[in-house]
Amino acid sequence: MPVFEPVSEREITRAIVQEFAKELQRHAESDVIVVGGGPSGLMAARELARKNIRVLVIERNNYLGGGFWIGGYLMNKITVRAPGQEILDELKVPYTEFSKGLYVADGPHACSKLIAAACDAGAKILNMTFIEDVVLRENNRVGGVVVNWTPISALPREITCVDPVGLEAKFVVDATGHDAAVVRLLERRGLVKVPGYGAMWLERSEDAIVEHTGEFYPGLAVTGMAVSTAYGLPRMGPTFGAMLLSGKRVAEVIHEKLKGT
Ligand code: 48H
Repeated sequence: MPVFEPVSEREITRAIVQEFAKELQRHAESDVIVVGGGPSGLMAARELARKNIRVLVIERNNYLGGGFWIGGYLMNKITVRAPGQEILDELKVPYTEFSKGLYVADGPHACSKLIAAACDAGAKILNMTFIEDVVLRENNRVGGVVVNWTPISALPREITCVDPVGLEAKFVVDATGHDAAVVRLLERRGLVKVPGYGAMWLERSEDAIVEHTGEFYPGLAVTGMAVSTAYGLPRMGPTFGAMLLSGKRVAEVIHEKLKGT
């Protein structure tokens, strides 16, 4: 039988507070803040962290992974079209070829591998946290995000007069999926016009998403389904190759831009 160290309750509390505070202090200023911990955001965070870029993922849910746990219609098989399987190879996710150029993997396995890959690479995660506004600098360039605890947004305003806090970054990535929540905040301030994502057309969608991935507005890049919403591109339905490749691409674009700063 194992014999546990005699550690007290107060020591556990101190460990949590101290380590959380240390991480938040460090990430009050990040190189890149990725908003949304779905497949595109996690992939972007992993690639950025692998390039030694200080990256923080902000996720409104307790859990990470977004829509990547389930393929479609509550069935937990993930599909990717070639060349998306190259990323599955990289993450060591097992898969089978269903038909020419179409690959299938287990959602929970693929999703947990991707989460682990982002964390292993050094990305830090602020979960149960939602974006409520952006920080704007000279010429309205995005310079960070304004966040609050998710439970605050779920309570009536009369009992939750809790101000948010600001987190600064050289770049913010909108990886919030269909909502394009950060892009929508800019729209609310009259800075951009957002068409919203188009109807489903798989063969037109995935290439276009990867192609349009990148800086959408000064200081703000888009990846994943947020690209469709921001540019009015067709949706692709339950297949994830473009999400993974778009995450990889946004990291490359930002890496290049950071070199010039
Ligand atoms: C903090 C937020 C906020 C906020 C949202 O939906 P996701 O999985 O997004 P992608 O783009 O990485 O992947 C899309 C894919 O899952 C999908 O839905 C596809 C391929 N659909 C095709 C189709 O035709 O419909 O993840 C987004 C994440 C989630 O974890 C949200 O909880 C989180 O962002 N999020 N986090 N603050 N305001 N809004």
